[in-house]
Amino acid sequence: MAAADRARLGVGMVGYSFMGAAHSHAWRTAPRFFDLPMRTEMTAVAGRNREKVTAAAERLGWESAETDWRRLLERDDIDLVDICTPGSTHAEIAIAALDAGKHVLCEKPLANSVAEAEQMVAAADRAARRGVHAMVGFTYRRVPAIQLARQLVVDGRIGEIRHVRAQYLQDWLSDPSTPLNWRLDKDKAGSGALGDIGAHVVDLTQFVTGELLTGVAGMLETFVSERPVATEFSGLSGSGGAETGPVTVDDAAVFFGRMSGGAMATYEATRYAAGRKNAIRIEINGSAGSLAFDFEDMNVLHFYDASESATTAGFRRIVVTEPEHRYIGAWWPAGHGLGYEHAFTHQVVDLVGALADGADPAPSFADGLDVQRVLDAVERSAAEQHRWIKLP
Ligand code: SOE
Repeated sequence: MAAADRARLGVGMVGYSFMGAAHSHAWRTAPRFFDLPMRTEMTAVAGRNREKVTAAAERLGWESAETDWRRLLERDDIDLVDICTPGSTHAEIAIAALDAGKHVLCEKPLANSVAEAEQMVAAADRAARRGVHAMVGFTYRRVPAIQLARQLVVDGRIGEIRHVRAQYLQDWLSDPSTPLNWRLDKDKAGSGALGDIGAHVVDLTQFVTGELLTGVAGMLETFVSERPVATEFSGLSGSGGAETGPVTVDDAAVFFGRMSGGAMATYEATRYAAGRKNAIRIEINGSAGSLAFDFEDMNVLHFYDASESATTAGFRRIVVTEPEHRYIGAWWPAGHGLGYEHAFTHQVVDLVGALADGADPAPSFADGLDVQRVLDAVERSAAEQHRWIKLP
């Protein structure tokens, strides 16, 4: 589309560390590889420390820097606020931004509690009536192999779903000297592995199956309850000194549930799976076949078609890098593969596409609330001797 025919979309981002860098990369890259229907501009980044936010703006490609996120709401050249800060700040920023008429992209999990998430959904509903839209950043939906998995389910290729098996395995905390950081602080993060990575597999399984969890029971564990206070921390690693402090969140979560179509579902989320770096493993078994995915081999989807002759039937390893696969046509020749950052770029592409159409982007804040209710139910179940908790 010709530049002059496209409406401008000024973006203001809050936060600039790991997630902020991933989102910045996406805002920079999306218009270079995809024919976006709006002219996106990286207008401003906000953070509390002037020196650091100015350096981040320079490094990540933002035109200006602000030391208070509220300034993004006052600026006429900003149309969308992208929230990349810890969960404790999501509700306040998102509600204020939507009420100020700015579209919102908010990192996951949507909030730190169901009550906050409900207020965010109410704000998103109010805003939608004025043509202002909100989306939550469950980025892994935008991995091409996950899109193919969803399509195969929609096309009935695995039939009626009976089992959903999901794991999100990392190991960055298995060393007890890894220092405290905001992800281990309940006041900031809301919960630990459960909300940080368990939320992703809850969303992914609900997205791929097109079903919701109707009830769950589970348990949580904190293996290391005291850690060094960080003297420096970046990404998921850092160092600390002799001073220690408490870990106030779960290190690992295990739970099971029932999907709305009747399938049995099991989940595991941990930061202690030594050797597993970012293994999002999902297997779905249906009456007509199965699907299996592992993010550590993210360009591949395994598909078993039960209608094939028993003599040759077997899991087929589909390399999801053909131009026919979702998003791939904009990238490299077949077989050249994508990485972690591409899902963030696809998130921008889908968000901008929806905004240009005046449509509500997915996943919506309501989808984020569905996940939040599952997280809350798992916490309650764990606190109440693994009691079965029904979901609305
Ligand atoms: C840390 O566990 C983390 O950065 C998550 O917060 C992200 O959502 C996930 O994409 C990678 O791991």
